[in-house]
Amino acid sequence: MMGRRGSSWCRWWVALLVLAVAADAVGCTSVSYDDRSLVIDGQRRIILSGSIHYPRSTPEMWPDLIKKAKEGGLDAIETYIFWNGHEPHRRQYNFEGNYDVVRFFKEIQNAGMYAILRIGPYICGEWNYGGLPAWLRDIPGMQFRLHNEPFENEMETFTTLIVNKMKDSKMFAEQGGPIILAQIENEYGNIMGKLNNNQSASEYIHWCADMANKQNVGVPWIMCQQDDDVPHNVVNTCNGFYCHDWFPNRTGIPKIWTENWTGWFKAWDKPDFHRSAEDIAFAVAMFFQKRGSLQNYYMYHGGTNFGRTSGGPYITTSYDYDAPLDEYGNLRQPKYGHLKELHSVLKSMEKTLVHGEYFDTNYGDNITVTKYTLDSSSACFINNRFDDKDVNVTLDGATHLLPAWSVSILPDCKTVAFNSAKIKTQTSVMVKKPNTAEQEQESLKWSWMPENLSPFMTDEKGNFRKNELLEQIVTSTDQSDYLWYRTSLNHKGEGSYKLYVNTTGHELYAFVNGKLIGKNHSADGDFVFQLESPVKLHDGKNYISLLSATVGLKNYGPSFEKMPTGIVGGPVKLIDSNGTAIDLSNSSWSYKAGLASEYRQIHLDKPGYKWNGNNGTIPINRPFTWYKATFEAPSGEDAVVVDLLGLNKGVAWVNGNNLGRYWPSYTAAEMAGCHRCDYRGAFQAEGDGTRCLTGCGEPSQRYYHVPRSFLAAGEPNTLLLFEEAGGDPSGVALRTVVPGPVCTSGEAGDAVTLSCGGGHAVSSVDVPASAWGAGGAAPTRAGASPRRRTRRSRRRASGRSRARWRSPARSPAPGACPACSPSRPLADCLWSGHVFD
Ligand SMILES: *[C@@H]1O[C@H](CO)[C@@H](O)[C@H](O)[C@H]1NC(C)=O
Ligand SMILES: *[C@@H]1O[C@H](CO)[C@@H](O)[C@H](O)[C@H]1NC(C)=O
Ligand SMILES: *[C@@H]1O[C@H](CO)[C@@H](O)[C@H](O)[C@H]1NC(C)=O
Ligand SMILES: *[C@@H]1O[C@H](CO)[C@@H](O)[C@H](O)[C@H]1NC(C)=O
Ligand SMILES: *[C@@H]1O[C@H](CO)[C@@H](O)[C@H](O)[C@H]1NC(C)=O
Ligand SMILES: *[C@@H]1O[C@H](CO)[C@@H](O)[C@H](O)[C@H]1NC(C)=O
Ligand SMILES: *[C@@H]1O[C@H](CO)[C@@H](O)[C@H](O)[C@H]1NC(C)=O
Ligand SMILES: *[C@@H]1O[C@H](CO)[C@@H](O)[C@H](O)[C@H]1NC(C)=O
Ligand SMILES: *[C@@H]1O[C@H](CO)[C@@H](O)[C@H](O)[C@H]1NC(C)=O
Ligand SMILES: CC(=O)N[C@H]1CO[C@H](CO)[C@@H](O)[C@@H]1O
Repeated sequence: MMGRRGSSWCRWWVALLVLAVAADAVGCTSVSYDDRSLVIDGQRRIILSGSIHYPRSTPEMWPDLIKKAKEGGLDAIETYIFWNGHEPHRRQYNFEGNYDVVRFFKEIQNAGMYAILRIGPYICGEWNYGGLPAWLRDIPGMQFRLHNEPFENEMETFTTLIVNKMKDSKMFAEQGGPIILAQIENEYGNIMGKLNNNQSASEYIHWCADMANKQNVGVPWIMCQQDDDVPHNVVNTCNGFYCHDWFPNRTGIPKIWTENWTGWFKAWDKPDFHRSAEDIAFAVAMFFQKRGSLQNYYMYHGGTNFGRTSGGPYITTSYDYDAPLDEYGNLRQPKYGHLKELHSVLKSMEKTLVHGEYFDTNYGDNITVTKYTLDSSSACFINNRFDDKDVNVTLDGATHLLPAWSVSILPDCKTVAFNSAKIKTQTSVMVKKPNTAEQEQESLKWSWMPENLSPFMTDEKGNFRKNELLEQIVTSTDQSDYLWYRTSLNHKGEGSYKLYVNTTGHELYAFVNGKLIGKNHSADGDFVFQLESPVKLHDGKNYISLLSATVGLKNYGPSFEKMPTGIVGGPVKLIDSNGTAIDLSNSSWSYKAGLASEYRQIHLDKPGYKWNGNNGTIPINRPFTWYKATFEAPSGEDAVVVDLLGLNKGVAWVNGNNLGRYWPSYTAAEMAGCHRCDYRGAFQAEGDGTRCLTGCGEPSQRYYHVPRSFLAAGEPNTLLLFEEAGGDPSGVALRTVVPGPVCTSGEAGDAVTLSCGGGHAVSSVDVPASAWGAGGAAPTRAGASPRRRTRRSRRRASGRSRARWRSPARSPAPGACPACSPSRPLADCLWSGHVFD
């Protein structure tokens, strides 16, 4: 980032905006639909919605996230329901903490918003196993997501449980609650296509619709990405980056977009995806231009995959998603503000959009004007779908310039109130700042403890034995990432071999006679790999102990549940120097799921555990090692993260709360999309079409969210690390996430405002000297009057709430705005500044 770090930090109070209450859920609300929109209490409505997944944040964060969503112009919050989080063991339920789903819906209701309940209960969502409990695999005859009694019984039992919970708390609209739509299944159309729409699949999806309708929830049921073979009793909806060219399966139902991907998820081997504010605004504006009426951002807040909840395989612990609210709940600017502006313009046209007559007029290829008229009022959209050509479009005698790949909205068909490619919102860059708790020392003081591996290095009985190498998910029921496979063999004299293991991953550690002799993990999304390591056997009995670890189970695709993990089938061989192999694949293998520390619950840090090294000496790069340190919570309200650079792979806990898996030694791939960024053209998350990637060649996740509610103020907090692969914790540090540089731009004459947000104040402003043309910038508030300097003009405006100018009537020299949105051609920037304090 360009710019200069200030000595102190932004401290500025944001005035809360009280927006008109869009969804006033008081009393009973009727929800139906027609071909134009949902009809709520007899009124056709435009609904703007955003996904926030309750287990990906904490109950303490929910009210703020929901409030920010509402202030961002949303009417509704959409969430999946997370079956394997709620029913971790069959008929043993969890509705506590961040799984307190009723509390989440009540927060939505308290905020005066609507809710969209997506039960699934298959949810994909980059969530472990797509949300389906692994114990389903224990039930005889079970076939996931096909017409069979074992699956349908379990699905109906869980769906009914959730519906009843919602009913008991009066959460459905007709009971006076916030829920206006409910979803059953999820993106099944994609799967059906791959099964050639076979009979079992078809019977299943119709069964789903009937089962859902039997629940009598009083609101419509939707199915997303179900475009063929749509049951008559559901509304089919679109998921995608763009849905303007999509229309529902039959007449009489409205055009609904359930997942508009605001960014993309991240895997351990991938850099960060960014979808520009310009492109997502373009997609949303086009959707409403083309008769859309309900649109949902997936995600509006992505959050964190705590514990073992990430799917994949290989989805990272962060589920930031480049969403309008970042992983920690901060506004991501300019995305948040730009969409907020769009929402307000769309809402101003609501009546005309849902009741008006419409006419699309093509102005040549790639340019369409849509006019909605109602009585004497009219509202217009103009789109320019060229990805390389700005165009002038003349409408009712006035000419409007449309940048490439943009939509202009004219609520009166005369004045452009919004153009998707012209960003007026500032760009804010959040930075990580050292822990400033008063007593806090520079570096943490660690003690350590070895993981007790010895039980499974010798003759201890496992859970059972089998003359076969088994699949891991079924064997461990996914109760742990870890599964031990152990066998022994008698050897005459000493011998040198190569141990060869073929495994489906995701990680493997090999021990011979108690000694770690090799490790390997899956690379680049190829979840079959081999481990080859030289070994020496001694005379007599030798033990081979293989530890296989998963890193998130698959969540998507036909028969995704059957993608194996672990050393299923092997082979496992000892190969001598002449190439002769001893095949151990059918030896007697003993099995045990989980590590000794998981049984002992070391992460709870109970008294009585023997921690070493209180004198400050700890081993580094030692695999299977526990580390412990205490720290004081950073003061203030800013989000807290722990920087785990130096560690290798493992799990972190704060005060017994699982922060998720860490793997900062995994470096994100270099991809072509790392080196170019232009908002223009269709966004893609895969293949050659990627762009605007960041973090290539860097640790794919270095910072891990520590929600404030995990911390105690004024007393020591405990950080525990289980380092599985061998790392160095000496650089580990707590940090806060605070506003750093902010930058803005505008057209000549625009009033330009810079602010920090989050209770931080503006203190100084840098403006490129070249931006001060004839007449200069006239400060209108906060007394910050930037003066011309050699290169940059700078001034302190300590304690002021915001800095505001009228921008000069002249463009700066090219390159004067390096801090503008990375997705914007620099020529579009008039000027930029930085605010620090
Ligand atoms: C449909 O496809 C699934 C998955 O391949 C298969 O298990 C099932 O037997 C098929 N059913 C029919 C009726 O063909
Ligand atoms: C909608 O679904 C029905 C029922 O499966 C199918 O027959 C029809 O072809 C579909 N229509 C469209 C427009 O996709
Ligand atoms: C419309 O725009 C797209 C994207 O720029 C371009 O590929 C296509 O050729 C254009 N169509 C025509 C007919 O020019
Ligand atoms: C649009 O019209 C303006 C004013 O006539 C002109 O200066 C500009 O070059 C035109 N732009 C394009 C892309 O045609
Ligand atoms: C390794 O295991 C995979 C999955 O079971 C199997 O498809 C593959 O054939 C095996 N490779 C070798 C070399 O045995
Ligand atoms: C790790 O696995 C990869 C892919 O199978 C293989 O190329 C590499 O040699 C393996 N490394 C070791 C140390 O076994
Ligand atoms: C390998 O083969 C050679 C020649 O046949 C033999 O002398 C030697 O003992 C063999 N080594 C092993 C480890 O079996
Ligand atoms: C292991 O057992 C399986 C199943 O009985 C058999 O197909 C396979 O050939 C055996 N492998 C070896 C190396 O004996
Ligand atoms: C610290 O304690 C460890 C044993 O826990 C000991 O091996 C080491 O020598 C001690 N180091 C110092 C500097 O006293
Ligand atoms: C409906 C839709 O747009 N689906 C797209 C979602 O995104 C994936 C990945 O980029 C595409 O492959 C789909 O076509």
